[in-house]
Amino acid sequence: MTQSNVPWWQTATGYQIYPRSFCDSNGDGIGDLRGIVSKLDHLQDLGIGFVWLSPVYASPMRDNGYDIADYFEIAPEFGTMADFDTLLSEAQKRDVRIVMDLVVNHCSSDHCWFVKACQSVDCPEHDFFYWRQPQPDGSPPDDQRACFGGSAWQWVEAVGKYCYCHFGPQQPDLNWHNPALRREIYTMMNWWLDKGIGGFRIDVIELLGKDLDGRIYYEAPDMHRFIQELNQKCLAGRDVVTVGETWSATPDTALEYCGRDRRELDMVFNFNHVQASWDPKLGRFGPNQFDLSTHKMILNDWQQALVEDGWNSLYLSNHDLPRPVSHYANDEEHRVRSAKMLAMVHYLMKGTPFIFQGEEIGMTNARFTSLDQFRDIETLGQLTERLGPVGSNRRDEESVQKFLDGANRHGRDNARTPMQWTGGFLAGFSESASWIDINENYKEINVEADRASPDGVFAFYQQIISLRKTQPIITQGSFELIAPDHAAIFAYAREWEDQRLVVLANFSGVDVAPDLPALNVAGLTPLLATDRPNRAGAPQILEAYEGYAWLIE
Ligand code: ISL
Ligand code: CA
Repeated sequence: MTQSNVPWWQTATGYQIYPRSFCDSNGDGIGDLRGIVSKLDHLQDLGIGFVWLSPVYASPMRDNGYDIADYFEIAPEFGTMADFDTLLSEAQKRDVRIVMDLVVNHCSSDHCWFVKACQSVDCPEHDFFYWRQPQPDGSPPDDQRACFGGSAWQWVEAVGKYCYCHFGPQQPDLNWHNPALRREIYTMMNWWLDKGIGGFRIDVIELLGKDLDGRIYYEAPDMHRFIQELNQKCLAGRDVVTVGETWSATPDTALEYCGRDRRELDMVFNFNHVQASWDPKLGRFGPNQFDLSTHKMILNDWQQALVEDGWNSLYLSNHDLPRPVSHYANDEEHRVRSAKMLAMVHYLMKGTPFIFQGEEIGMTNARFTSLDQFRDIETLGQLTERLGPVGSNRRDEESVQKFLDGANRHGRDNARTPMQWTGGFLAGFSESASWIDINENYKEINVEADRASPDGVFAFYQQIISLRKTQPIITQGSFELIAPDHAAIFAYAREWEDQRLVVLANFSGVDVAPDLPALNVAGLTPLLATDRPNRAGAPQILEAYEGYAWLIE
């Protein structure tokens, strides 16, 4: 295959915008659609092909828009539908498509469906949700916990039953087994697609069609049937991209979602490499630091699994995860080099990269010093579960410090601090106090400063994004891990026609002499380097977090 007959989303690079924290146009401290429009040139300069827009629909924002109250309206703090249409057309002018976030596993308890469902058990909307009788002693039907703390079963007095809420108490799950509900969702999706959006990122797709009585929450037997129906009713025949978020997918099951005969999705976001540094007991990031060998093995498994069919999504972070330089490498002395090296290693693999806002300038974790700086429903839920409510005697200095350390390492607010545009007032994000604190390092780390440097992170991302469009070996070549057991080096080769691309990176903070046979080559063409781009020959020593890639033709 040449570059011209592959789908546009295979050579394009995606960019995730978390609207609340991207750019505030009207000085209320909250990023908005007009703010995004004002920064489209930044995205065009970067070279991206599409934006994944985190939810901008009407919402009470208990989970920052992942709790939708009206799928056909824009949240007033983000603007109006006219602003959205402006965003769409201004983006189109710059060859940038807008991919919407589709959150249909659950909605907000403020959605009229849920309001009606609580008012009458006879209305059609009642069955859009999952209701169960209490146990004889009044307790919930089972002991399932909600992601954001407490029981997953919320008592609804007006109905006299429990309602299932997988995430937060005000995010009731939608009953995908109800055909009328599915029809409503398809109508809504088609309405957005008819506007000319570029596709959907689908939130927690693995939870659709869950079997509550069998206690099968993820990838329940009906899930694929529903995704196929969704495809047939909304996607078939349209030139759009879809990517489903699924923490459950593995290399063994990936093709069930994105194999070409399945007619389901184009890609999934998998979290195998993210979960590798999770603590299995906690079910979230634990004290265990990132392990390079595991990381390489997991990414290799995904590359191999989708070598002939299906397609990988490639990402380093998103609005739920820590900042990559802080999590995987070094966010101090070697920050710039780390940012480049991570992008080089991950985005020269086979797949479509998704860059999370701020990553292109190497933004770092938040490092909050006080509990009241946190905003995320998940972090606040964990805080209450572990240290009790405000005023609890469990909130002693030591416990609070331990909580702060953990949240600063793995909490979702790390990625949600405002975009750092300039070193000036409020980092150029807003004209008044932002909804969440700005990272104190904005004077040093900001778009203006980074873009002013030819050696900056932004310039490096531009190179990668451009190479992905011009070098078919990056989008089409085979993948072979080199020295899988090396504790500090991440190296791989790609092959396509007569070309060979080698990527070599040092994931450690000290110099490393890789000493690999693959490096004894002559006649190489340097392709990309975090430092010293003109070095002759394959590097015999890599400095801390250094990366180097070359072509042999
Ligand atoms: O973020 C997580 C771990 O820190 C996950 O448990 C997260 O809740 C999961 O990835 C699902 O994420 C998606 O759905 C959530 C929403 O809060 C996330 O922001 C979204 O990406 C509920 O809609
Ligand atoms: Ca605003």
